[in-house]
Amino acid sequence: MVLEKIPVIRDEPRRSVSPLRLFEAPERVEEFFAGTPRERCLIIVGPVPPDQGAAVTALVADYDCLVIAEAISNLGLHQTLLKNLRRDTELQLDGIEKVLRIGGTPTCRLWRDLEEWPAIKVAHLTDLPFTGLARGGGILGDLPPAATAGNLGKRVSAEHGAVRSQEELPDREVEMITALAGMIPAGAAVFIGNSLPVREWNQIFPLGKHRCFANRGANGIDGNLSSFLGLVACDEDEAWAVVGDLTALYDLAACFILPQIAFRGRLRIVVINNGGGKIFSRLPALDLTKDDRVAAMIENPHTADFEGFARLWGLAYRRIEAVAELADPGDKGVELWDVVVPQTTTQGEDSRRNGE
Ligand SMILES: Cc1ncc(C[n+]2csc(CCOP(=O)(O)OP(=O)(O)O)c2C)c(N)n1
Ligand SMILES: [Mg+2]
Repeated sequence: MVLEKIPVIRDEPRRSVSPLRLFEAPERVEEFFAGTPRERCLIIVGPVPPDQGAAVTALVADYDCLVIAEAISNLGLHQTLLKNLRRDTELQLDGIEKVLRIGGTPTCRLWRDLEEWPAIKVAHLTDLPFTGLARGGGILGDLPPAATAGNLGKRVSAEHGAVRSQEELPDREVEMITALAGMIPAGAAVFIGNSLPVREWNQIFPLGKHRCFANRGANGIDGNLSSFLGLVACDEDEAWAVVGDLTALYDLAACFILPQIAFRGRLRIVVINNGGGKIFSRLPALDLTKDDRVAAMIENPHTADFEGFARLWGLAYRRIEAVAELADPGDKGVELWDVVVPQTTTQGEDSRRNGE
């Protein structure tokens, strides 16, 4: 007996990473901010698909208040924004009365700290059904429909901002990330992986230069390369993934798909190889300086050979040890770049040395 046929789904695969709709009632934002001096208002922009970046940029610039934006906010270049944009580490919630969150759920520390500041009013412009905060808050409306309906929002504006100065961030790994962001051609699809790369990119990203993507949410280090390859499989000619070494190893099998997607442009898998999960050596609460065995368990140090990784899948391999080597994106084709960050110069190792 056949009760019911299973419906056949013939939809095209959805190629928009986070389908947000256009904000339809900007006057409600006016209402939200009304009566509060602009210097006490903050906008936090989480993930926004590249094709909505321009619309959201205009909206954010209109309110002329402090802004924190992740690289995957895909905000474009705007003078007001340049003036107002801060890194999350540069701001305190003390003195802020109202926070407007735009787009997907932000991942910055300051956002999570809002749970501890119930007096700050928080409103959301998003089409996600939940606020992303345990304390709740009013959802004001959706985001505006995409300004340009295009495959992954390919038409980025030609004008773009420069990366933040690396002298401000004296860290070897950030220096490498800064050089990469400066070198990767404008308009490229850039998938920024866990764990430190996505955080470091947030610190230095050039406004409007790239179309940025990431797997956020639970911040899994699995499946990053698979997500990247699926994202850029069709209709891309400039595709870059920048991921941590453990993140790359967690998805060792991902590149099996490469012959099937027959990528014709320039595709780079850039591994920021600091020899383990170095994000953990930066968490004061863990204090890995005390016990090397505990540190080893948490950081998972390894000596895996990324040349072997590249050989496994027939990729060209390039080892990079100096910032100066990050000047030329190279020819078309698929390459794995092993950007070796000496462990003694990462912040974690420095702090361990200081602790000795
Ligand atoms: C699937 C999964 N397993 C474990 C974790 C916990 N975790 C978070 S960051 C991290 C280390 C990542 O190392 P790497 O990719 O080298 O990045 P780095 O911290 O060095 O930038 C681990 C194991 C996770 N987020 N997801
Ligand atoms: Mg690492």
